[in-house]
Amino acid sequence: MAPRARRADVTRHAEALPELTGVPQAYVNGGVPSRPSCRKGGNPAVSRVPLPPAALNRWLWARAARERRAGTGARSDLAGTEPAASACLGPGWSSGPARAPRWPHEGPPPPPSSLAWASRRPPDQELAFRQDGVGGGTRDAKPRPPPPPPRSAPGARPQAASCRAETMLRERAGAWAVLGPLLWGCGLALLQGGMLYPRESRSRERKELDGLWSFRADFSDNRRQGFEQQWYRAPLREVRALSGPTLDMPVPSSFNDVGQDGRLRSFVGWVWYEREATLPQRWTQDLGTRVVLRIGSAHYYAIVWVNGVHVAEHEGGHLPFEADISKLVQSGPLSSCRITIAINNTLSPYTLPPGTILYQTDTSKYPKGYFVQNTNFDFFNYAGLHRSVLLYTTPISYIDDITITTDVDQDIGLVNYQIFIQGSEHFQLEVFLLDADGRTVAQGTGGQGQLQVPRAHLWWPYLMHEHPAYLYSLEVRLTAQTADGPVSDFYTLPVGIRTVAVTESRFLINGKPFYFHGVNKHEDADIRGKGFDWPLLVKDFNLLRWLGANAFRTSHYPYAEELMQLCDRYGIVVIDESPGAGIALAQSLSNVSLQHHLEVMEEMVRRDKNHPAVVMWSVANEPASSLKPAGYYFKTLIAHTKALDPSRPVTFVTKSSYEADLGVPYVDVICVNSYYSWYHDYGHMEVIQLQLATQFENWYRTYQKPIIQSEYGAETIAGFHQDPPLMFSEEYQKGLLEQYHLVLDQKRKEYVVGELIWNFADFMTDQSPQRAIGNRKGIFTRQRQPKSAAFLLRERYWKLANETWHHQSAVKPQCVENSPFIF
Ligand code: BDP
Repeated sequence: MAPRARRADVTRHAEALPELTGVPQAYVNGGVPSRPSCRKGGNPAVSRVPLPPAALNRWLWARAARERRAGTGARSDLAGTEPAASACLGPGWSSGPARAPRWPHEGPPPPPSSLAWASRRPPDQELAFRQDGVGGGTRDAKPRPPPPPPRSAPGARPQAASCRAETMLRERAGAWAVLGPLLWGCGLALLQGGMLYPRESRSRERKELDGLWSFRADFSDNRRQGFEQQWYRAPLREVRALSGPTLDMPVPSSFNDVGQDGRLRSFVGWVWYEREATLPQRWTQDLGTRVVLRIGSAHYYAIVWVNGVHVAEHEGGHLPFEADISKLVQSGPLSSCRITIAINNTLSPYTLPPGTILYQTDTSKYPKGYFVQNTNFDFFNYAGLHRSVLLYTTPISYIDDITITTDVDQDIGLVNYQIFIQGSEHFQLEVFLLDADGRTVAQGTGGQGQLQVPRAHLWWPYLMHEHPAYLYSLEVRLTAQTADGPVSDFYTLPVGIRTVAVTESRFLINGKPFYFHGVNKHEDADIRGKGFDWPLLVKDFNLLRWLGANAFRTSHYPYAEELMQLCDRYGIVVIDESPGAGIALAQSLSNVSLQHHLEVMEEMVRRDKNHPAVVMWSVANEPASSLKPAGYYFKTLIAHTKALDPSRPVTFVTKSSYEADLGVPYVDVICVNSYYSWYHDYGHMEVIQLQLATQFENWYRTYQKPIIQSEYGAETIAGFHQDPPLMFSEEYQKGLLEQYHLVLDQKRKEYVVGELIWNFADFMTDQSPQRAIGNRKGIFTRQRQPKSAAFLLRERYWKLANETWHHQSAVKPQCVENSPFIF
């Protein structure tokens, strides 16, 4: 019943960043932080004590933190160097209470004029919930078995040495390839609780709740009317509300662009979604069935009720969450249930992505209570139920999580698996690995082990092999003993066998140099905003393959699970990015933000860890990585991500200078964005080659790590033509790209391992004088029609593909000449 437990804990790490601020009053008034002051002497621990290098240490930290929470004699000396809550962070910042509110609703009372900051849950509801005794009241409510001790895979070095995430920062290929798979047991043990994609099987059913929902935005002055009137208690259309009409709202979709009401487009605060679901009789009557409500994405903060009972809360708009609602739907004669979801899109300095609310108090210029939401990222803050809401079933004893990592030894594919079971202590597990023709090629028993596949078909990226994206299926069969007798559960997971490694100058997939030639995307389209849409998804994949792109970055948040599955199936390599976009203020680098960021990485790794297409995690985009707290922040964040998944490299995307960046020392691959001859030296394409070459040389000389040009591009209004080229014309976009390509062609022979154009398609942003109805740096329009640059890039990508083709057969010239619709 309870939502998934939160597990990340900053105290797991030796250092703790001092808090930067207390009540974010400066923000609510839209101003700058209060005047400089810092505690006398600062906090020497911050710079003196290094992060414990070994996972063993992390384990101790985690245990200490757990014990501390449980009050079981935690040893504070384990946390030893945890600094005091405040320290000197340099000019401009005042020290504050130990924990600033992360979410506005936990914070201080809003300013009198506040509309957006509403109380999260009224007290009466808390009571009702406890009386009902079935809701998931707190985030940590769901009982979880204690995590297993860290374990070594066969042949691993002793843990203290083998789990050293930090040592991997600069590992050479060999070490990467060897250590990665060996370490997964250590790292992934930190993840508890699964988020398996809901697949149908012999033991599992699913029922999608997409379609029309009832919807109401709470336009009341304080945005609290929904809570005051308890809109979750009765059908929305039956509750008289002065705060706004009840509308039909499609799910999945952003709510912003489907209506004709400009106020709804820019609405900030709580919106309410609701629908009735009719359940099959077996689901409500068979007590051996577990019924789960799953929300794919609700942006940003969501509270969920079923039949008026609170069942879940979730922070963060891009990752799924669930609630076990079996007891609720099985407690009465009803064959239907009412699902109510309240969603708040307010962003604060502590959310991911962050934002601020600016209150305008000058009544000569603004109406009373006027405020706007500001952000430091360049995409529209679309909100609503962006992905499917569904119900699915499992037996009461069930396969809760599966973790796969793979390796290759000669021609033998190695598939390491770890399986978590819920609902029974006594069970048997069988696993079968089936090839693409359905033949069993390996099998095993038990919760963890290694399957060996002789003459394995490796998972290769698109255009790197003539049979790319080969997928096996891992069939997991559970037989559990319960009080009511034996129970079976079945789950099948696609598995790609491949390795990923990083050297000083190369990114290797299956031991071969891989060059990322691809795009950055957004989940964005007309009308639906960020709402998931199958036709759009398939169109985008067709365009990617037409283009000859072999990779993309999920800029700037995790994308839909269905899209990740298609990447596995088509061999499109993914740099999987967290919603850490627009971390521009020092407050957003505080412990409060870090804590949340660690949790987001846990949720993201938990969801996406089994996708062979995902070859690297990106923890953030263009943060203020030269601010002083950034060093600790990114060191901790990257170490934590590596601890969660030691089998993949970790990066973040920077736009800071190579001299000032405090986070890049911790990444495995340097991802750098630059906009030469666009955001400066306007119109002067002649400077690009020099500036770009200097950029690469500086970074490489300093770090000797492979580099990806993770963004470059130019704004272009489709149909604007100017020759000689002028900014915003199609000719200028092409010309700028060509200048970049000249340098990329030199440096890719040395240490540049990829180029990702900004952007795949035009997309919506906030309004500003720099944006003509959104960002126009797409090589396709928002409606997915090509600009001239798309053809230029297509020629280039196919040429690059032909150069990096790794199969014995010669490069296939027809790749370039073929119809775009034959793949
Ligand atoms: C980059 C950001 C990206 C923006 C792009 C731009 O990473 O989100 O959309 O600039 O300005 O710096 O087009």
